[in-house]
Amino acid sequence: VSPAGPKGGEHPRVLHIEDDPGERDSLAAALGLVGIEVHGVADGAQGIAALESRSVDLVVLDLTLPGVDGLEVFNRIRRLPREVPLPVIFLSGRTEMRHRLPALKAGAVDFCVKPVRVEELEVRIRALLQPRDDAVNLNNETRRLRVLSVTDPLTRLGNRRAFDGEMLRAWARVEETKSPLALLVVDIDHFKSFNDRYGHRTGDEVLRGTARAIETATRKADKVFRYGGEEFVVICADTGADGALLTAERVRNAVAQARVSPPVGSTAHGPLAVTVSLGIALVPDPGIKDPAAHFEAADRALQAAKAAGRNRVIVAAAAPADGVASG
Ligand code: GH3
Ligand code: MG
Ligand code: MG
Ligand code: MG
Repeated sequence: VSPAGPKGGEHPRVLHIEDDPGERDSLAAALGLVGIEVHGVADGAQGIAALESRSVDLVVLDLTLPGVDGLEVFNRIRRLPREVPLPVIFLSGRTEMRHRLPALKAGAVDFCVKPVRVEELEVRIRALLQPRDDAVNLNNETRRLRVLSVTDPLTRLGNRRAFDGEMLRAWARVEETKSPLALLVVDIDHFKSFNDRYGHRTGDEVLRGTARAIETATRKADKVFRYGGEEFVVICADTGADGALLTAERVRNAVAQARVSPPVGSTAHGPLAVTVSLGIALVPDPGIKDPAAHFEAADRALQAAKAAGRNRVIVAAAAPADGVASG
């Protein structure tokens, strides 16, 4: 399969299959002047070889070629595996319908009569490539929107939607491999007071600074999300109680030491001291049956950490092995 997508509108790459060297040279020169890159070959075999080795957006094909004739070359081009069929413009000195029809019937997208005017050929080439450019742009736009839909704009972390998806995948792995999975819920302590005292812009900066500190404190394999408000979650695959506790303590320390700079114009002077409380829940656990229950267990542990005085980590107690859920 040709790896080449269209290069975009600016520099289309055209393969010109034409036995007359004079015509090859003049077309390459003329189209080169308007930014269309032309690679010329003298016969069908070379044309097919060129298509297999280089990226081409469109073929200009002489109908009358020595050896394998233009129509047969066209059929071979059509059989090459590609994501989108390659547009082919036939060129021929023969104007009669009986010469044109077979080419058009075979599925050639255009037909120009020699001697061809370069201006006309350029317009036709660009017109044929336009829809593909649109498709590429649409794909890029779709990709961009897909990323946006799972990204929290304030912290650039994955958002709640991304978290839900990742939890499903992590749970599927647990069920498949029986490897342990830890979930950390991280909540900023007395966050409301940053907003109340210094305004939301400063509050936002606290959220950003906390997000960066959490990211720095976790391993690459750990996945950090903004769950909502001033609450973050960390999914640690292949992590048991010891590893989870170690990670949580590292996060807690990193935030406490981060000293977030207030934004310019904030009434806060000097760096802000931020702390977080963390709840951890681990699976497999006979008392935790799905991702939602997993989150609830970690969130309950978090509430316990808040009640115990904040700036600390609490691990949810596992249910006994007989399957009775813990309270
Ligand atoms: P606790 O230690 O118990 O967690 O107290 P807290 O103040 O952190 O928690 P509480 O739930 O009382 O307040 C959370 C606040 O977070 C309330 C809400 O206005 C604020 N908040 C939520 N999202 C944002 C945001 O995107 N930006 C800012 N600046 N504030 C936010
Ligand atoms: Mg010829
Ligand atoms: Mg809070
Ligand atoms: Mg909260």
